[in-house]
Amino acid sequence: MTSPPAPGPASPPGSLPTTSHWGAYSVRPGTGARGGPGGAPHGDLGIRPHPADPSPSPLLRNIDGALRHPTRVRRPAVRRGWLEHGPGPTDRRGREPFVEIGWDEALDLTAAELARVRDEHGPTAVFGGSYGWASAGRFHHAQSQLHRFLAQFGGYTASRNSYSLGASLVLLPHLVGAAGAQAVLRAASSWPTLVAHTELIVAFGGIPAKNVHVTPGGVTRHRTPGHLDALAAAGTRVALISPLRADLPEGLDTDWHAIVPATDTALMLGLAHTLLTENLHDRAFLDRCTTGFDTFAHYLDGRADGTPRSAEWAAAICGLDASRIRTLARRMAASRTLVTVTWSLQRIQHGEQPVWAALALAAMLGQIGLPGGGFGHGYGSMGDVGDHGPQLRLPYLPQGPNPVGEFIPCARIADLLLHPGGTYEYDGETRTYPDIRLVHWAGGNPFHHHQDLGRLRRAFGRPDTVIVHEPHWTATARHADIVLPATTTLEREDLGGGRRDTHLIAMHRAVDPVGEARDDHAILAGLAGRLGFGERFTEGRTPRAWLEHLYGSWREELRADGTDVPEFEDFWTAGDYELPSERADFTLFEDFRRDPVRHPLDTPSGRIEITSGPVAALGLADCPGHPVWLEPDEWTGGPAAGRHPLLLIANQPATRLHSQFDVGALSLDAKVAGREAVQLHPADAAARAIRDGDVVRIFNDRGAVLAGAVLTDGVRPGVLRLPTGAWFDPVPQQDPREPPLCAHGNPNTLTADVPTSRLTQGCTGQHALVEVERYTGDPPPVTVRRPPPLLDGATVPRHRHRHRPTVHPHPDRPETP
Ligand SMILES: Nc1nc2c(c(=O)[nH]1)N[C@H]1C(S)=C(S)[C@@H](COP(=O)(O)OP(=O)(O)OC[C@H]3O[C@@H](n4cnc5c(=O)[nH]c(N)nc54)[C@H](O)[C@@H]3O)O[C@H]1N2
Ligand SMILES: Nc1nc2c(c(=O)[nH]1)N[C@H]1C(S)=C(S)[C@@H](COP(=O)(O)OP(=O)(O)OC[C@H]3O[C@@H](n4cnc5c(=O)[nH]c(N)nc54)[C@H](O)[C@@H]3O)O[C@H]1N2
Ligand SMILES: [Mo]
Repeated sequence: MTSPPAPGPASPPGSLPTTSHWGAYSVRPGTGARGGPGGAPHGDLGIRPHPADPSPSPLLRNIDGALRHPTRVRRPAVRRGWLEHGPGPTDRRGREPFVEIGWDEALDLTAAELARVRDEHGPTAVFGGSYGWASAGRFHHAQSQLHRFLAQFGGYTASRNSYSLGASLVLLPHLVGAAGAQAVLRAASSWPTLVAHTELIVAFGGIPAKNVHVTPGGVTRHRTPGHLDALAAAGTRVALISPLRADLPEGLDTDWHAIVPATDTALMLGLAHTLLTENLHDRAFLDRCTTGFDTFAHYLDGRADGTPRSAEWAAAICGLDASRIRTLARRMAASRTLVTVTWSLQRIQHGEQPVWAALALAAMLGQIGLPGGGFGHGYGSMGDVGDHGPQLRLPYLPQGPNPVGEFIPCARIADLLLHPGGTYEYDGETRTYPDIRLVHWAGGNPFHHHQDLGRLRRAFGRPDTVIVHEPHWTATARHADIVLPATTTLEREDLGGGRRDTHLIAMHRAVDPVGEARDDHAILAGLAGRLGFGERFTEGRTPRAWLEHLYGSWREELRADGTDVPEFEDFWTAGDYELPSERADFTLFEDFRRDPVRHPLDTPSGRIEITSGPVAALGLADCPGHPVWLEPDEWTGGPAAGRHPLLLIANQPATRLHSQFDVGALSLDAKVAGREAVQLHPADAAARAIRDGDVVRIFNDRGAVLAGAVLTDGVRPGVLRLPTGAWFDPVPQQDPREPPLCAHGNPNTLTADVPTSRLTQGCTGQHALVEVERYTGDPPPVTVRRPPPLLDGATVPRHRHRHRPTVHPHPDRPETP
């Protein structure tokens, strides 16, 4: 057995270790009480990054002020109309006060309603997809807890894939096989290999440094910033293809190609056309390792339909110079070149095309499977893409099988609720939406992540009941019937670590639960007890006993492989355990390239499918059998031709993770005029008499938002950048069908709820067509940084809920915290 690494000082004396999606850190145990309204810039938690972290995340600044912010949900709360009139479809969700009640009554009501829906409509009528990131921690992972609970309850309609990678997760297996897709998503080459070998990176969407602080589950050593420095030191050249200059850190040898958003596929086709017509493509590689190149080539050179996709053709669409396109193509052929595409590029309508076209382009260069060359997807999208750290299975909570087989692709949530019995296509199947009567969400914020929030509000009006577990009064909590206050990581114990983390972190409990908040596990144990399966859900373990159990079985597995992991007690006292580092290399495409017959891909041809027979056979106009340029449906001959001539980019925020801790100090400091900041080009601002710092109204037919203007020539003219994550704050309206006005600047008020394509049904939130104007007059205030109106439970009459489900007589209730 290899000997265990010495336990490191995970936290300074007097402080306790924990971790987050944006890094491990330590806190001084205490109350964290000084983080008051508005988020104190320096709270009293004494937050310090893990000593092994070379590049801690600025997002750590959000924690202090948010922990005890007034928007924490302090007691269970029920929408007044639901309490008075009982369950049923309504347009009152998100528009009524809440009534605070005790835990016993809240759990009784919730369990009875779950049982009613299951008994009257079957478990399929319960939507438990519960998409979302929640918090770090392997045991208290909210979605895992909820799925385990609902599986034992009788099942639930689930959701599949992610908002992150909706198109790619379905498309890539068709092109490179299932294992190939995994290899692509892990990385073409590790960062050190790029530093050593790559001469030119053609970065579609850039390598946005703001994103690499985040890795789901945690990251103890942020190494990507160091890798980016190393690329700069090595003199690696980068062609930044993005409407935003900030998508590549300063210091790298950069050519900025400020492309018209959503036109990357046209540029890729133009580059491919140059390679083809100048005979710079690698015919031998294409013959050996790909299938369907000739069909694609006929589309490129115009033999297919009379339109050559030349550099001039591409230039007219993507707003770049034809001669620069040709020069770039020649440089790509003459260098060790990585073609990489951020995940954002597939988060738009027809998002399959830039991924497929980039793969085809890389195949034409013939460098797939060579160190530092080929096709990358997601460098700069997530902290662990390109990481060469250990890849060990981490401890996890078993969820058990879901007895209901029904699911939706996750971004079809509003369609699901609005169109029971409606049909849709997905990966070659025609599927039917079930009739959902109850929505149960824990650990996600659909009023953050979904598109067209006015439509989502209508969709949330359809079910009988919406149950949400939340630490904060997010817009989703405000659109629920029953809100159950959940703890955050600092209020409970857990085991933490990300997919390619270097450490497993002992997440100690540092503060008491805020208000009456309970762990999701305790909430669900309380419900399970009332529904007669409490013992099965908890297996008789306390949370600490679960941690010991999960750690123990994980330790046994590692020991069986020859790694001597410390005992739980020693790990817990040390505060972390440094995982044995095995340098995993990315060999799937290397092996394939060396011998595609002995190491075929798991595709019909065994090779890379530049044209896919199965995809072509589906006959989908929005995703044909090879990469094509397709204009977004909303465009009428380019983005600027219609009534909403500006293209809004709704990308990930630099100042928080999604909507999490929007009331934290870093997030609040970046607001302008108290609202989310929108970046726009000085020329677009001048044409509309907008000055820096003005409140502006950004609008289209779906809705409007108020934001604070920031003028910068770091965005392409015609482009606005409004990141996601400002808590949705709809101004009250007479008519609930009117398009919403968000006073705070949530871009999903403006985005369209359309799928990537009928093949993949992914999220398309990254772009929206809009117009902007200076807001004159008194702007409505931001109200979402206060809790909603809360009434005292003693003053509100209760509806007599008539359903009497069969529940066991002595529920095993959890202890009141
Ligand atoms: N317009 C547009 N929209 C997008 C995107 C885009 O590019 N543009 N990107 C999309 C992407 S990639 C993603 S991944 C999604 C992200 O969407 P989400 O993952 O839904 O966003 P989060 O804000 O992380 O939501 C997590 C919620 O869980 C809560 N939470 C935290 N810890 C706990 C806990 O222990 N228990 C419970 N019960 N709750 C907890 C938090 O308070 C928060 O409200 O957004 C998508 N939406
Ligand atoms: N700080 C922070 N980091 C995060 C997250 C967060 O919320 N905050 N979220 C995490 C999650 S869940 C995910 S899935 C990843 C997402 O990773 P991505 O989806 O890659 O991230 P985004 O920031 O949405 O987009 C990256 C860049 O693409 C550029 N872009 C947008 N549209 C176009 C286009 O049409 N053409 C070109 N060439 N470029 C375009 C934008 O300028 C944008 O900055 O980020 C992760 N990292
Ligand atoms: Mo994501």
